[in-house]
Amino acid sequence: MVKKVSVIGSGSVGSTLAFHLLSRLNLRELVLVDINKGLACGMALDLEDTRGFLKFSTKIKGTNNLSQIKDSDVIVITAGIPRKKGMTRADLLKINGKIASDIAKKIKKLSPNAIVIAVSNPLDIITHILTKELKFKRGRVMGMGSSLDTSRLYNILFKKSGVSAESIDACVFGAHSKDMIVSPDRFTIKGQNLKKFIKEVKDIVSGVQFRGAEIVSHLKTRSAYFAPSLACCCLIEAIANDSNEIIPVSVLLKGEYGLNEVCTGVPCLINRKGVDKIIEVELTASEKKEFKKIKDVFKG
Ligand code: LAC
Repeated sequence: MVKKVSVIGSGSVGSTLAFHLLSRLNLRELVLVDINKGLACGMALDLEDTRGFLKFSTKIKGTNNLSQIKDSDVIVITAGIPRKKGMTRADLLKINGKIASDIAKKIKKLSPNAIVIAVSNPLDIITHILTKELKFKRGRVMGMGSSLDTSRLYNILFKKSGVSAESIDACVFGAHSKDMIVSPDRFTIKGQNLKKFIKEVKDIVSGVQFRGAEIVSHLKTRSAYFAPSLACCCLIEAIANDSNEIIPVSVLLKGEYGLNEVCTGVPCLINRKGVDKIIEVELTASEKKEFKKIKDVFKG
């Protein structure tokens, strides 16, 4: 059962995630941690004030003290600097990798049974750092990336076809970066190939691949947060409700999809265990090629 959730990092993604959680789940305790104590405390107070509208009974704490994450059932790591204009996700690795590894050491001591969700970028590498540092059963560490990319894809498909997201079946795999794998051949609308509804598919692929950067180019000093935080909340909901939903997340692969010891986005069965099962879908020849390239990201 998910009773206590800790969100590390109280920036836009962390605080918006906290709001989604209060709106959608009945938690016993929600802890917001940030190196900036005022930010975590202020956000926690503001969030508490939604109680009269949302009627939750959740105890909310804002703190700069990581020891408050003790005995969490789910821990989300959004801490780190966000990608700024002109920065690649890889540029972030130096700073955010060190932050993630320090946090992992604390989690290991304080919440050895938690399910850990990485949100900080570069997502797949941060998920890998956490997986290796924590040494938890692999399904208890995952990265939120491909489900966000998939929602972005649904948005583009809706806008192009005019058909509601409800009737669309599509999925993005691979890295949470511009190298993500977007294959229009496998998208369907009510079981029919997408190409029956949309003639020009080329810009669908680049539209999804560069959506994060497109948003950063407008916001300039910050990156997307409404969709990323909701994607993360949906993952926590699937865990809390033991829903057996198939959601693409970044997870350590051990031979699946022909890859070993790398984390990347693949469809997974999500329930109270975290990633209970990695779903291996049959890949096309071009997808196989794309998957092969993933291990290069983890070299050096
Ligand atoms: C994005 C960042 C949050 O894709 O990774 O917008």
